[in-house]
Amino acid sequence: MAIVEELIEIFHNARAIVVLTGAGISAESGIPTFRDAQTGLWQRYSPQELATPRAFETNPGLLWNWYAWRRNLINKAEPNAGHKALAQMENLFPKFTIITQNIDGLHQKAGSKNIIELHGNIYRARCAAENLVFESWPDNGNFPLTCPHCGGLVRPDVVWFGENLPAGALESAYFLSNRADIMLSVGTSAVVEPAASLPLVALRNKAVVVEVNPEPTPVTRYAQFYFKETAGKFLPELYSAIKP
Ligand code: BJW
Repeated sequence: MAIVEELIEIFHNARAIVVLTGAGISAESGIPTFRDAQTGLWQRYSPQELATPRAFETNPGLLWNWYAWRRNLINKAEPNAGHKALAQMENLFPKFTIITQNIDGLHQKAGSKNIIELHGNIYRARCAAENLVFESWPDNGNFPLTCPHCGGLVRPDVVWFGENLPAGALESAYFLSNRADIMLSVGTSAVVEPAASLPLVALRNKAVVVEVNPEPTPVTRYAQFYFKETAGKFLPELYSAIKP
């Protein structure tokens, strides 16, 4: 679908934009999505099984190794044209917020400022017993990590299935989705709740929902605009079309 005049006009009249991002936006930076098959050492495991408190309880060393492997990939990754276009778009609107399900920090690295992280961040860990947060730790392959304060297990500071999202982040995400003029859903399969419902929350409050994804998702049927494209191709085109 071409970027039609109607959509450009909607962006020109909008004041509050919310962008919901998922793993697809980082795919063109070389980071596998969740529903992609895993490669190498990890091809025997499904991310849906690994990203659970049960997997951590059963085998914390395995989980730490998985996160160390992913952190290594993420360390080497650079923001792609999609992340960069969103960082540029932030300057065009009075209110522009990225609500991301990603833990990779690539929006920050691209220069975006207003970011809500719903599922945590791979560069933080916390004591599973006392919630003491760590922003660095010895990355010497001796996993699992233990808390220097209480000796309990330390875990990645991310949100696994069955766990609550950080309350403040979720509250802000609902608040902003309720007030958005445009909700742009990018690179998410939109199956993991509660993030998956945010475009619907925005729609119910009269936002225009725009989706960018090479594959249709549950959002597609109610999005007013659906672009069956990659984020790295589409978002720079969108920025060029709407910039003054
Ligand atoms: C491209 C592209 C390109 C490719 N350009 N696009 C209500 C109903 C039913 C179930 C539930 C419910 N409420 C809660 C639940 C349970 C559960 C849930 O939703 N389950 C569903 C699977 C059914 N939710 C939870 O447990 C959440 N907690 C919660 O709600 O607490 C309260 C509660 C608990 C229990 C019961 C009831 C209430 C927590 C969810 C935590 C998710 N955590 C993970 C791991 C984070 C840490 C880590 O990274 O390791 O988050 S799982 C994983 O899924 C990760 C992602 O952020 C998340 C979403 O995935 P995402 O980002 O959409 O990626 P993909 O791979 O799915 O999709 C990629 C997309 O990109 C695809 O569509 C591609 O086509 C596209 N793409 N290349 C653009 N270049």
